[in-house]
Amino acid sequence: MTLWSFLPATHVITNTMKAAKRFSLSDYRRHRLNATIAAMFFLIMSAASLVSGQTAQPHPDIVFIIVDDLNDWVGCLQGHPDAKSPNIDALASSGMLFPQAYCNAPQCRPSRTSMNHGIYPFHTGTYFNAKFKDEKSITTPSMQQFFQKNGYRVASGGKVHHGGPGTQGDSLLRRPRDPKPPRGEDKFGGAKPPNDGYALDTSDEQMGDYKVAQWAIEQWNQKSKQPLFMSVGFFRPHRPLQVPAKYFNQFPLDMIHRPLEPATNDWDDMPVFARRLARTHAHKSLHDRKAKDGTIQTDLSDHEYIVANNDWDSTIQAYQASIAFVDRQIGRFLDALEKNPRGRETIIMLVSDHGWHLGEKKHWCKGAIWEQTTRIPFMVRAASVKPGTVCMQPVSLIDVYPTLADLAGLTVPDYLDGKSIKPQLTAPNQQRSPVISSYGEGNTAIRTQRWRYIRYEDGSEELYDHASDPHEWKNLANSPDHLIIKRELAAAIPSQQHSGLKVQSWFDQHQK
Ligand SMILES: [Ca+2]
Repeated sequence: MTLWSFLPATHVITNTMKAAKRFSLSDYRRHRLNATIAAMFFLIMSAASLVSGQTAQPHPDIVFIIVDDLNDWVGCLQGHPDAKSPNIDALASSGMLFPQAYCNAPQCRPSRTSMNHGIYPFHTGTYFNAKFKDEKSITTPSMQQFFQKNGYRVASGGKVHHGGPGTQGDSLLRRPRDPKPPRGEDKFGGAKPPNDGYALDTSDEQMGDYKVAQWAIEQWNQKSKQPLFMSVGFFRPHRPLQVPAKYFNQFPLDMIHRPLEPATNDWDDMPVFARRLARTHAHKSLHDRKAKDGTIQTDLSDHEYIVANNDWDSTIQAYQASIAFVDRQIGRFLDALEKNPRGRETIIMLVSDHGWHLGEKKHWCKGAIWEQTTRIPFMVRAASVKPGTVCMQPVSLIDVYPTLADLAGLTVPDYLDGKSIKPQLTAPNQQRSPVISSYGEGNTAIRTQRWRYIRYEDGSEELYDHASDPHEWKNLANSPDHLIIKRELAAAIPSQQHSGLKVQSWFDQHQK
């Protein structure tokens, strides 16, 4: 048991086991059970589509939901034993879940730019939130422009593109404000450690995400002759991890489960480049901290700061509270879709823009290309999908645009890098290519159903076998037994990558 310090000794082993083998198909039985209820809903929705004359209006309504910084800590992905996400789980149960889904880049701007335009970061040089002078501007239509050009009424609200709903749409909702903690108690700051959780003394109705859901419900209920394309972006669990207190109360501090840690130091077999990447979120500056005895501790990594400050559990609590809160808002919107069918087939897709670490690999937040930074929820409900099904093929956010175009019955544009997942919706075992995630020129991760291979800009490597090592603790990149598989995976790394700022230059600047 000492090997798994994830859980307090009092906790049952089954939860440990559940968290440890989260990728096996057999683990999704519980998820399938929920599907029975979902199937009934599905039948009602399908019947409504048929009654309303789908033949005359073949294009379905499309509802695309993106959640900000949501990792796999949702019930259906079993990324954390305490996850509370009943509404996201119910959506997964009503359609097809893709447990091996990943982002194109582990930061907001590159992730969303590549997703909304369907073009990989290594083709444009849009690798980071910070803009690089030599980025290639994209001239092809975004997903929202594409649907508008194809006769859809487009409603885009909240955070869909980086910072907002984008500029294209018949209705656009910019970011509504959130209440803040009392003056002097707000620890939030982009470059500060992510221990900014705060239980707000406020109601859901005052929160930005409540207003995003409210706007989305109103858009949905608005009648239109045209088919509807909605892109709806929710802000939590993005920092600041501040939501109404009732959501914090669902995760008592003395019951928090930290991520599993290996018996030996995970960093021992990691390249220096990877360790430096792990030290701060998005390779920002290291932190100073005033200790209780008045001394100043300097150059602490995010993880060292949070551990020294005794904030690990409270930050986990705040992240989980933020997920429970946003799940509730998503649920309000999903309820509205159910209550008021519009007379067409409704296709719903839900994703996040990238994963998030809470101490795994002694890393926090995003800005790396490991499993926990890149893995995202990804689920689709459509008339063609059998409720409660699971596809274990790797997919990514590059596939969103071509998939939605394809499911809408439109010709998939040839300028898109991704590939529609429509074939998998009826044949989930149909094989797909490996997924590619980028974090700067020359920092690339290849994920197949079994392996993750990473090569960094300095040539250093990591190789993880998910069949035996779902937490990516044992780096096999230097193992002579794995030379052949490593070579195969390396061949999937794009040889031509658009130029970009070297991550090393950030290390040189911020981690002296
Ligand atoms: Ca390791």
